Amino acid sequence: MKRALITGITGQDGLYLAELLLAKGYEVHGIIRGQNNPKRALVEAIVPEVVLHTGDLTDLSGLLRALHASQPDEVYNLGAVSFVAYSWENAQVTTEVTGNGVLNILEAIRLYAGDDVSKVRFYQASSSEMFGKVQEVPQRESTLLWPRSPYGVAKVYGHYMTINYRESYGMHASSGILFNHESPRRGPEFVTRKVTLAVAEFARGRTEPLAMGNLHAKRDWGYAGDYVEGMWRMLQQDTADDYVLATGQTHSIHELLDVAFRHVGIDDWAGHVTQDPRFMRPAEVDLLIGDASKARDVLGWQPTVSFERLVTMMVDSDLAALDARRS
Ligand code: NDP
Ligand code: GDR
Repeated sequence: MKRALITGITGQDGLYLAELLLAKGYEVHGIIRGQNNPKRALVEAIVPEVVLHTGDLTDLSGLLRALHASQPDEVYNLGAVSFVAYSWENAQVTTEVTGNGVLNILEAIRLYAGDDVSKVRFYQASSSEMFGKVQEVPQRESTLLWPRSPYGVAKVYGHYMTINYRESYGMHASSGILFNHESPRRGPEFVTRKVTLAVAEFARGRTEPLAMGNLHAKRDWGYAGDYVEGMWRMLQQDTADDYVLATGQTHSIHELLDVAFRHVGIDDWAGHVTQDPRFMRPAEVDLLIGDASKARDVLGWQPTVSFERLVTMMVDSDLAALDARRS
C-alpha cells in the first residue's frame, strides 16, 4: 500500500486529492495547523480515513516529525496563503508560508530521506499567477514568469526551489503550474464562489447588491476534481518535470456573472452588482489562458468539465445548501 502526505489537507484541493488517493488504495496522511483548527471537523467528515498530524509550513521540525510518522512515498505540498488579494496586505506572512514553506518541506524531506532522496516523490503546487503580466498567449511551461503580486512572487520562489532540489539532489520533485480551478468546495473569498453564493441568495430573494472588483479580468477556469488527478499523474512518471494544467479557454468575470445569473433565470443582473474599489487589486493579472498540451501528451491528462457546467454546478450546490439551512 502506497502512503501519501498532504499539506493543505483542509483546503479545496487537499480534500479532493485525499478522496482520489483513498480511492486508489493509498494510506493518506495530512498536516493540519493550529491548536483547534475549525476545519478539522470538515476533513473528518469528508475523509475520515486520513491520519492527521499537527504541523505548519513555517516550522521545519513539525514537518520532519510528520514525515517520520507517516513514512510517505509521495508528498503533495498544497499548503499556502493562497488568496492573492490578501497577499498585498500580508506580504511577509505570504512569503514565509507560500515561499519559504516550500524550502522547509523540501529540506525536511532531504533530512528525512538521507542518502536516498528519490525514495520520496514531491509535488509542488505552482500557479498560473507566476505568469502575471502577459508575455505570451497561451502560457506554457517555457513562458517567462512575471508575477504581479506578493503571492505570485512567493510561488515563483517555491517553483524554482523545487527545480533546484531536483537538479541539485536528484529529488523526484515535480511542479504543477495550475490555472484556476474551482468547485463547490472553493473558499468564499475567491471570485467564482463569491458569485455563486450570492446568486443563490438572489434566487431566494436577496436585495442587497453584490460588491465586486474588476469585471474585465480573464481567467482559465477548470474543475478542481480534474486537476488533482493531474497532480497524481505527475508523480507516477519515471522522471520528475513541470507541467501546466489548464482548459485552454478563458472567460471574463463579466461572463462568469452572465452564466451564474442566467442559471437562476436572471438575465439582466446590472442592478444586482456594484463595483467597489475595495475589491480592486494594486496590480492585476489581466489575461490567463493555459496551454496544457505537454500534460495531455505525456500524462494523458485533460479537463472534463466546461466553464458553463462548472459554474452551474456551483450555483446548484449553493442553492441546495441554502435551502437545506432554511428548511
Ligand atoms: P486553499 O486556500 O483552499 O487551501 C490552502 C491550504 O493551505 C489550507 O489547507 C490551509 O490550512 C493551508 N495553510 C495555510 N497556511 C498554512 C501554514 N502556515 N502551514 C500549513 N498549511 C497552511 O487552496 P487550494 O486548495 O485552492 O489550493 C491548493 C494549493 O494550490 C495552494 O498552494 C494554492 O496556492 C495552489 N494553487 C491553487 C489554484 C486554484 O485555482 N485553486 C491554482 C494554482 C495553485 P488552514 O485551513 O489551516 O488555513
Ligand atoms: P485568483 O483568484 O486571484 O486568480 O487566484 P480570485 O478568484 O480571487 O480572482 C480572480 C479574478 O477575479 C477578479 N475579481 C475578484 N476577485 C475576488 N476574489 N473578489 C471580487 O470581488 C472580485 N472582483 C473581480 C480578481 O481581480 C481576479 O482578476 C486564484 C487562487 O486560487 C490562487 O491561489 C491561484 O494560484 C490562482 O487562482 C491560479
